[in-house]
Amino acid sequence: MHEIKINGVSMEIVKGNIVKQPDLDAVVNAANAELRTGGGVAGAIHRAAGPELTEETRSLAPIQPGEAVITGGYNLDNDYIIHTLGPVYGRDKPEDKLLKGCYQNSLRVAEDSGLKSIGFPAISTGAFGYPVELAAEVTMEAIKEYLDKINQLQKIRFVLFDKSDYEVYKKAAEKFIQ
Ligand code: AR6
Repeated sequence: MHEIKINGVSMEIVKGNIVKQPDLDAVVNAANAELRTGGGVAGAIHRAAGPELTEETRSLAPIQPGEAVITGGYNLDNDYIIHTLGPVYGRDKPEDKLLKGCYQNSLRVAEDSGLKSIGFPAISTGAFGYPVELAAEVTMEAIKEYLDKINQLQKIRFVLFDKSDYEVYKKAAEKFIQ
């Protein structure tokens, strides 16, 4: 685990599974536009939360790239799930603005709901093909731009599935504090 404290917010980079973060108020789903189950993060979250999640998401779909919506966590260990649709790299443009939107809109939704802690996966870097080094930089820029709007959140955790992605995000986070 790697931790950076900035403006009273603890930013954590961990290697792990997004559905195994029981101490967080919310985790973010790298969703599809229909807010249905899928591969990767969306599959893991829907499987862990159970079918009631799809009942709730049905009325909220479809969403656009960069948008974020909140639901209950159901059988997941977290009280809430924030669903955001990342850009498909090479198709949804400009990719960097849309990816920033995912992070900033998720943070806004979390703040509006009075949440204290949130966990993000590496949105768009799996099935949606965003190169991980670029995604990590854009992610840290998005957080940096949003820091002065944060009042409630005390912890922002980045949960990376792979060791190599963990190293990339750790490096981007270190660059971010300079
Ligand atoms: N915990 C943390 N990270 C994970 C997990 C997990 N359980 N599973 C995968 N990752 P992806 P996207 C990593 O494809 O690129 C879905 O099918 C993975 O290694 O989940 O935004 C949806 O239905 C990668 O680094 O999200 C959409 O159609 C990162 O999480 C589409 O894929 C994101 O991979 C969304 O694609």
